[in-house]
Amino acid sequence: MKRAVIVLNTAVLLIIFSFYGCGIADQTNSDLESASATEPTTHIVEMTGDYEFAPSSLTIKQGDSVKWVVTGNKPHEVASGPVIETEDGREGVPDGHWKTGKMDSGSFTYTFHSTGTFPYYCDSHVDVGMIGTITVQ
Ligand SMILES: [Cu+2]
Repeated sequence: MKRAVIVLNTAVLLIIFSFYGCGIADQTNSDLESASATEPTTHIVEMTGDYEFAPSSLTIKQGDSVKWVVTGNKPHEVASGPVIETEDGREGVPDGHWKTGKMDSGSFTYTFHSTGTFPYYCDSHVDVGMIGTITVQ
């Protein structure tokens, strides 16, 4: 009789644990699903051999990142700020959000934590129109 009770208790415990396990698994799955819906993404902007940012204008969500990648055989920079017309031509005015050195290859990534419109330019090629805009919503 005593042995039968122990066996029964063990069986009950096993059942409880198996349900508990299922509960944990379900919760983990739903957490992953809700996380992926709002997960920040990284957008690619190519810096081409034709002195262009491609795409030159891009709309992203707050918390997303932009990764500028040198795809051509020309070196480029990426600096945030507006571009103004002067007597000597176009000129970028750095606003301090980000500014790279000259990149022969590779990439630069910046994460946008606040909303707004962020103009940027390549310092070496701003005169030939290497200008872009990131809009963060
Ligand atoms: Cu450039």
